[in-house]
Amino acid sequence: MPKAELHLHIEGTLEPELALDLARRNGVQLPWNGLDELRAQYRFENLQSFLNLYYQLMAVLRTADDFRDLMLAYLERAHADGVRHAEIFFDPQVHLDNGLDFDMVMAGLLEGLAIGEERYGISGGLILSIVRDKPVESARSMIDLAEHRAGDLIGVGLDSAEVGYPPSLFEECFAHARAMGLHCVAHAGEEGPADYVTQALDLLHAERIDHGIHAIDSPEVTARLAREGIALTVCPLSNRRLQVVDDLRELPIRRFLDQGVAVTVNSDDPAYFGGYIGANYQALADIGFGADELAGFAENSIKHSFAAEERKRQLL
Ligand code: ES4
Ligand code: ZN
Repeated sequence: MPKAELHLHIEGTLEPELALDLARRNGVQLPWNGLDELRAQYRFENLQSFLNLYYQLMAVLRTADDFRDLMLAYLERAHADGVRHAEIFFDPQVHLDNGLDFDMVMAGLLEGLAIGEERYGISGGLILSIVRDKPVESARSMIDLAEHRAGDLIGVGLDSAEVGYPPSLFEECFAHARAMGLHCVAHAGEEGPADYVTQALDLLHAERIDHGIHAIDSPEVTARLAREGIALTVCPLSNRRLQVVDDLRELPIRRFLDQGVAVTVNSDDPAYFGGYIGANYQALADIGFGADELAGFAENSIKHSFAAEERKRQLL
């Protein structure tokens, strides 16, 4: 089944083995001794407890080669799962705070993407993601830095700790990114309320909503998503591991479908949540979604991607 991955954080594909290899290669000290001790950290109560580990491990990424290798390892797995197009988040503010150069990070990721396109035929690109629990000024200066690379980016996104960091904080940043010609998406309604989904649409002009699970709490917001053709990039294994739901059967996917909301299936941070995109589709098959429904999610992923129309026709 040809599919697109629309919600994937490249730093969330950093497998613990690779993290330890890179720590050694780069002389970065981590607080854990060996793989078993590191692996014991992968139990999460909520989004924040995951983010703590995710940001800590990002410190091992130091060189353009690291970013290239990370990208290639992801694309190899994505190819095995039938991904033909991938729109990939990265968190420049964290790398800048770690002392890295913006263009160096971009160069490594783009080299990986170019090799992946040649090797696996996967199209796609990068989405600059704003880390919403850092100061707004940090987001502003990151976007300024990105301006001269707008042609090498497909969009801007909004991620990290959601509650207490509403989309409204980033209205200006998104306006600037839009003026740079970037597509706009935002994480909303993962742990935050349906009103954050409304803010993402009204103030950030988001073209897709990442997660969006809590939109279901508002009939008005759900109806609006359907009416305006705004797709949700749902990440089932992420939602379970971060305890957004206790059981995958509690995900409101079927209710979204019944109300005409376009759902896509994605992996978010597969190295942390127990599986890549194929495992996320499989998890939905395991709770009773049929082959035709899964094919519908895959079709939605291509339709709601930012690929050129000609590429979409090729993939559909
Ligand atoms: C994230 Cl699962 C999730 N939610 C919000 N921000 C993120 N960044 C990386 N993974
Ligand atoms: Zn995410």
